[in-house]
Amino acid sequence: AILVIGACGQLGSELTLELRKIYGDDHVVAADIQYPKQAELRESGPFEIVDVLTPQHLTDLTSRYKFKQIYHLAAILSATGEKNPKFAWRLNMDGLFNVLDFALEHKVEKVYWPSSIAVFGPGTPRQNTPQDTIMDPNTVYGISKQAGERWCEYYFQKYGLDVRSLRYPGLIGYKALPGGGTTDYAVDIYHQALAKGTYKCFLSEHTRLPMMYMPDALKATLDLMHAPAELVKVRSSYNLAAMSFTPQEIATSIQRHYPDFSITYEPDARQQIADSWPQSINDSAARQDWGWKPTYDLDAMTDDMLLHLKRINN
Ligand code: VAH
Repeated sequence: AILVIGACGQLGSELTLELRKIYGDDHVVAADIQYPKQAELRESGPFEIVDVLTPQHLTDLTSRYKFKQIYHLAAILSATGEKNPKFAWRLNMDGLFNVLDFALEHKVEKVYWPSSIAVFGPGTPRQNTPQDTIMDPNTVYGISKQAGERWCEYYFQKYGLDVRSLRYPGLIGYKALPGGGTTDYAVDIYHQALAKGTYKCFLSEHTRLPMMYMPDALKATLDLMHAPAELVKVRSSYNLAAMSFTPQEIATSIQRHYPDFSITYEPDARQQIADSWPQSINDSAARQDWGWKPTYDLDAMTDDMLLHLKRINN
């Protein structure tokens, strides 16, 4: 079976549904600290309560499931992490250790763990950020992702555990809301465009960030996990990119559908986090090693997001 930890999250919920389409509903066990609100997630296959800080919850599952793969997606994201630094460090790191050790002990064939552009910091070159470069993250979330990458590479090199990872940009989807990130404005803006016709953005208008539509993030994750091991040369975490845009550019894209849509800017504490991250990412290693190629640009994403949100809201 496949275990998805953090299955109620923005990425976890979509990855669970995608994996169930590929491997069959009953072969994908969704797990999180609480039951999902979404019916589709709750009703489409097995769901287990797991707190990654309690290793016993994982071992208890072995009496009923044999896990071949684990997707460990449970974490505290950048903005929430700054409000609770010690807990964010503990959950992100001890949660990762518990999953890596469980995977070793129970001979799990492959482990997936997400990193982020948050591993980069103020000293990192901000344009076309290379795969290997200065990494001086100054958020707890980014520090935990940098340390997590080192540990994933360590478990691969020292113990032969097949751990794979991607440095996601901001992810945007219509099926689940994001939880506590700095890029969440790019999801909120579509909901507000439909609900109120205006959006108060918590980042300034020229804040350019690397972003990706969820279907591309799911494709990259599955392409990486299905690639033959010998093609996966980067065992820390691969840079991954699709597009970069500013709040003003996404508003303009929305105005192609809603000419009267308006946006105002009231930067908050998340502005400093965004200012510490790259504006564009060089993902040539992922393209060379396992054939990565994105599909959606900004307008294609906007068209698809609004189409689905209108359908869901009516
Ligand atoms: C966050 N959505 O904002 C996450 C992601 C690159 C951003 O890591 O924290």
